[in-house]
Amino acid sequence: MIKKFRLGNPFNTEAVVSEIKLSGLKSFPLTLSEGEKTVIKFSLDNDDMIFGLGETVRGINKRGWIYESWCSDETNHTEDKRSLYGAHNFIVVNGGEKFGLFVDFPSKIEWDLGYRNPDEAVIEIYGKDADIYYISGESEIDIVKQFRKIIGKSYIPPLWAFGYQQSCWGYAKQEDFVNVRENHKKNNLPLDCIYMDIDYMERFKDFTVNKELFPDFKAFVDEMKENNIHLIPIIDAGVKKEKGYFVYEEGHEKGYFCTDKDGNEFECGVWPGIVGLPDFLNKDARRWFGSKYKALTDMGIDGFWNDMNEPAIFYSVNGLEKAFKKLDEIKSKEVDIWGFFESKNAVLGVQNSMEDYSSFYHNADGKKICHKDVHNIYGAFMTKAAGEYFEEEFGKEQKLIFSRASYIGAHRTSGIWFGDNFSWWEHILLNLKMLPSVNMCGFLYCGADLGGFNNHATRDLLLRWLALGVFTPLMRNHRALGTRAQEAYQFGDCKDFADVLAVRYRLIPYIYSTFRRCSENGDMMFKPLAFEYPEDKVAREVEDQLMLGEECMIAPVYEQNKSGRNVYLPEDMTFVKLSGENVTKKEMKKGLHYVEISLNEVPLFIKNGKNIKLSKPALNTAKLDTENLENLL
Ligand code: MIG
Repeated sequence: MIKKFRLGNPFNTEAVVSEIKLSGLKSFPLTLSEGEKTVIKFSLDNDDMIFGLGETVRGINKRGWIYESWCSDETNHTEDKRSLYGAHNFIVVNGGEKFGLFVDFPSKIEWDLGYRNPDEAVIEIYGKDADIYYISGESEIDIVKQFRKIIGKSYIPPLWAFGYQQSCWGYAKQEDFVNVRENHKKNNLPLDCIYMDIDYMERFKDFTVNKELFPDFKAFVDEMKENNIHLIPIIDAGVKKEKGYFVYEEGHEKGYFCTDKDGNEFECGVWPGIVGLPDFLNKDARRWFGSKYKALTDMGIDGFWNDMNEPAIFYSVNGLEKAFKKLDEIKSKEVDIWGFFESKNAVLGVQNSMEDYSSFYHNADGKKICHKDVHNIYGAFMTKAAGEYFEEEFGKEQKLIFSRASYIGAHRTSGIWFGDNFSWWEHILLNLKMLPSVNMCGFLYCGADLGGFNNHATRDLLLRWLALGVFTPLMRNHRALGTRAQEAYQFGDCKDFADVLAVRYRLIPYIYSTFRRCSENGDMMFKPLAFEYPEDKVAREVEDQLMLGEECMIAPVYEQNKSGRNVYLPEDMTFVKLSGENVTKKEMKKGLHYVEISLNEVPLFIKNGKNIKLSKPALNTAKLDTENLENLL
């Protein structure tokens, strides 16, 4: 049962698509107090667990930490953080009474889930206008399904987007892309997509292609397609302010950029230099920006990733000026150690500052709204602009589109990736933990940068990470500029990589059909064990294994120098190891086990009485035979 409560006059975030009649606030089942902030409280019993919040740090059970809904360009996904790129305001509490809570509110929310007081959850909504949904149900998954029903079905990308994908910030020349393609082919490594990061553009200008690097871009895209490779360019939120640049000039003329308090275009610095931020909250501006993707779809491009759309602001023109003034001030006195810290903070504080987010405005249907009050839907609306345009222009399931920033609702037209992680072992585990949380919020097409974005990957780390990635809908290897090359062919003998990647292609029919089913009926692809075995005390607390679909459990190796791992079986299962075309099977009893897993093997556990179907491996999805499948068991 879903009850909807309205406070004030909330902004329409478009998260919920069903009409739900309002209940009186008097019947709100938790403690709620109104004021400058709206505060919801409920007490927590010893055994209560809390799931959800989508893309965040820490555990599958979110209890015991404090989180913030505030879309952030946060490149350090360590456990001291409170928010990452998405704002996914949905939790499920499994206590004596099980319930779900969705706070539909586009600005900041603080979720103290037993942090200040271990026995209490305190949710502070930074405003007076919000829709709050309270969902009661029989089980965690029942509550999730009710929620997913009211937010609408999840986006489904084309089948080829389930192939293996290679990315790197640094590919620039045509030759770079051809090399990636040929090296995969030569080494028997499958591949479906190669990503184009910001360097393909003309000085980082959206919807342009550098002519020196790509003299005939369309011909190049075609040539790649003939080789069954899709090129996936990046689009950034900020539009370079430059005379003669068509995107800027059109947007400027129509008044489609965010403005400062006086109505002048707000100016900030990101990769292209000084940019205007398109006003994605303005319907016309949104449609206009969406239609700009045509410049690239006309060239044969059929997939995109949207970046920097929290929005990330390196500096605002005003903010930088202020910081310089501050430095001058400090310099004019005798600089001591405190002066040093003050200088440092003045400069660092320029990036992604609350002061900047509070100083520009949107024009939403004629209403002037301060950005900070709607911050969390900016990136979602950018990506929705593209997704809606693609559906109108090309039909459903034709284009790949995913975003860095997101809010619930964007899951209907796009996927997400988990942003700038590190080539750290602990980030394999973080990748796993995020999967069920984002699934709860509707985001099914998702994945992390496999091998890690920042820092330097090692052979064993990449192999272990890929053995988790074979299960995630988005399976993309991506890294940052200046880090160690991490394509699968960069670590000597490629055989182990070929074995792991072959497993992905063998699993695509299963992953794809599970994905479609979950989109259709609001199910999660990945569930915590606690959802399926609520009475099993050990299963409830498992944080490094997940249930996949209705048939499987996954338990990847995520530690260095380990030739196996401990795994808990909540029921009798068949332990399967997949490697290339090889499959080894072993029946195992419920309970704790140690299993050995080599670097070229993908472990998978199949529930008693269940089975899944596999295809033959292929070097890309175009060559994948999805008709003639064989039973795994
Ligand atoms: O400031 O486009 O998360 O995937 O490679 C960094 C360069 C901007 C951040 C994205 C990352 C991408 C990078 N971008």
